[in-house]
Amino acid sequence: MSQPFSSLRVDPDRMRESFNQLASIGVTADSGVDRPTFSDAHLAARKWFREHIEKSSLEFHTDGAGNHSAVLPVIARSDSPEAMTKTLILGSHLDSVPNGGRFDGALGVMAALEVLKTVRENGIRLNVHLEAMDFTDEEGTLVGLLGSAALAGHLTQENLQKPRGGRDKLVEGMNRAGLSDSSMLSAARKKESLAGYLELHIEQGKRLERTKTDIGIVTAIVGIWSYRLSFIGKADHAGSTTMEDRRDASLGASAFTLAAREMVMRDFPNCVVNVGNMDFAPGAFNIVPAQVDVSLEFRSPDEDEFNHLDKALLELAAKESACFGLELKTEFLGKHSPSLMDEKVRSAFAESCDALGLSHMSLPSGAGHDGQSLADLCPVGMIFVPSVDGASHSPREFTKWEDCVNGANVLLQAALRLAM
Ligand code: HGY
Ligand code: MN
Ligand code: MN
Repeated sequence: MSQPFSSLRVDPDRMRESFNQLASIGVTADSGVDRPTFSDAHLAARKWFREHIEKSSLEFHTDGAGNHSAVLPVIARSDSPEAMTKTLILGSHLDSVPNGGRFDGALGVMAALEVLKTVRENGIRLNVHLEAMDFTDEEGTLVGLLGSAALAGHLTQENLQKPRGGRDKLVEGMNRAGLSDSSMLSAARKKESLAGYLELHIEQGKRLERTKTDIGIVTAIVGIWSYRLSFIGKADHAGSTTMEDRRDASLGASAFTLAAREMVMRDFPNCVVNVGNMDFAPGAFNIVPAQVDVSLEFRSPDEDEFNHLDKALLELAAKESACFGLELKTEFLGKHSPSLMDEKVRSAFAESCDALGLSHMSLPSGAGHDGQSLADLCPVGMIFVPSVDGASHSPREFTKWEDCVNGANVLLQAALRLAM
C-alpha cells in the first residue's frame, strides 16, 4: 500500500533560514554557541523561538518547567473529539554546553518546527496533535534532562534540591526564567496524552561518517550517573612545607582520575567515565590545595552494570584518598537510566529512509537525550545524522546541510507514518 504524502518534503531553504537565525543567538567568535540554560543567550533564543512560532501561525505553548513548544492541533473530526486526541512530540533542546556547537539540539528543534510548518501548509489531517518541543536544560548545566523529566513526571524535589550544577545556580536560573520548584513539579503530563516522541540529532561520533551512512537509527540511549567527589587535605605554605609533610588534595583527585580511566578501560569496556571539572580550594599558587571537588560522570548502556561500576569507582576514590592521607566526601547528584528505543518507531524511521533512498544503520547513543525521560511513557525513537570528524560539544561541531535536510525529511515521513 503506497504511503500517503510519501513525496512530501520539508522546505530546506526555510529550515536553513530559521536554523541560521537561531545559530546567531549566543554565537561565539569561533562560530560555536554559548547558551547554557537560562543564560541571557538561552533566554534570547527562547524569545526568538516563541516569536517565530507565533509568526508561523502555530500555537505557542510553555509549561512550569519552561519547556517551549509549537503546537499544530489536529484538524477536528467528528469521530475523534479533540480532548481524546493524543500528541506526538518532535523536538530536542535549545540550551547548549558552555562554548558548544550550533547543531547539538538546535537542529532537532528546527527540524521539528519545519515538519509542523510542512504539515500545516499541506492541510494534512492527522490523528494526533503535533508538537515541536524545546526541552529545558537538556545539557545538565543545572540538572540535566530537566524539562523532559518534568514533563514525564519523573522530576523529584530531591533532584531540585541537589542538582549537579548546584542549588544556588538552579534557583538563580529559575528566578531569571520566572520558574520555581513548584512550577517545575507541576509540568507533568498524563501518560495517556502522549502518542510518542521523535528526535533528530547529530550523531556526535564518527560511525556514520566512517561508514558513509546517511542516517543512524538509535537502538538505545545510555544511562548517566553523576557525583561530586571531595578530596580533603590541609592548606599549607607551598614553600616552607616539606613534600613529606603535605596533605595535598590535588594528589588524590589526580590519582583517582587516572586510575578511574584505567579501570573502566580494563574492566568496563562498554562504559565511559569523565571528570569534567576540578575545583581547587583555596586555589592559589602558593597554598597546598586543601580541597579538590571533582565533577564525576559515568555512563553505561546497562542498568545492572551501573551498580558494579558505581561501587568500583567509589572504592577506588576511597583508596586513592587514603593513599595521600586525605578525607573523602561523596555526593550523589542524580542519574538517568538507560532506555531502549521503540521497535515500531525504529521501523517507521527505516521505512522512511528506504522510501527516501537514504542508507541507514542501527546504533546505540553514547550521548544522553531527552527521549530517555519519556521512554517509559510512550513510544520513543531517535535518528542521527553524520557529525564531521565526530566533533561535538565544541565549536568544531559541523554537519553538512544536505545531511540536516535528509534528517528532517526522515523525521517528516516517520511522523506521517505514525500520526495517520
Ligand atoms: O551529555 C550528553 O550526553 C548530552 O549531550 N546532553
Ligand atoms: Mn543534545
Ligand atoms: Mn549535548
